[in-house]
Amino acid sequence: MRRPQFLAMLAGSALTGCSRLATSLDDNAPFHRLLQSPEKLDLAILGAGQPLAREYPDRDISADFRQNGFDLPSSPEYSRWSANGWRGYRLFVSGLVESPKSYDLAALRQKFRTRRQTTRHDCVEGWSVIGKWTGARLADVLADCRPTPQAHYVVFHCLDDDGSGTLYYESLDMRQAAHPQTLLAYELNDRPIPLKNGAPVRLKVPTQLGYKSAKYVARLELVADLGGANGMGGYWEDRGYEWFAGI
Ligand SMILES: Nc1nc2c(c(=O)[nH]1)N[C@H]1C(S)=C(S)[C@@H](COP(=O)(O)O)O[C@H]1N2
Ligand SMILES: [Mo]
Repeated sequence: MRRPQFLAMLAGSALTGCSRLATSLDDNAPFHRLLQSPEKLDLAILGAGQPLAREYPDRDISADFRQNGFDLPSSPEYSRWSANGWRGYRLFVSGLVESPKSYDLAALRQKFRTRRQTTRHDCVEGWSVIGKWTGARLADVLADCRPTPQAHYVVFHCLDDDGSGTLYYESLDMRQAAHPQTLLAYELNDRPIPLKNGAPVRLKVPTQLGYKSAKYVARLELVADLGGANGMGGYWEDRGYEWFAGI
């Protein structure tokens, strides 16, 4: 990323803890109008014109996509699904949508145009790996479920926990969710995502730090606000990490 852009994003992210997000979005008049508008939320408009994360040639793909985070989901159904080619697994979309739905892997592959991106994953711990992700645009899946105008965030509920039963979760605002490189990925480097990297479906959001890219996603929930019962918007955010986490 070019230096001035990086600095601008740093300055921006310093402002945007989740409690202050609304303030910074007030500066973005078209986006603000969209959120206020009683008409349908247009994800294509929201996604258009956002800066893109750099994409890399295949020769730059890391030999191993390093694993980080919690152990694999421990539920018996997760083991059963993984032993049966993910038969039984469904990704659910719920909350502030006109049409709540669920998708198995075949539906994610067939219903939505296949998108690919080779991007760098930056962990806050200070390491990076480059991987090629294949999946559906999050925006396309959301559009299929028709978020209501009150839906301002997407919460990603995951299947893995920290060992004490607290499940991993993350969230994006509608603008991040509409970003053209924000994928619900089902392949890494042209193969089904390995268990260690979040099979069968993970979020890949290459414009934000690694912890935003939720692995083992089971359910997307559209909500009006973060905070309160919804937590600070993520497992790590609840422990003091920044919500925006732009790179
Ligand atoms: N469900 C879930 N998603 C997660 C994590 C996790 O522990 N559980 N760790 C996050 C962090 S800190 C990073 S760096 C990346 C690691 O992804 P990887 O294991 O594919 O490298 O996943 C992110 N998403
Ligand atoms: Mo990370």
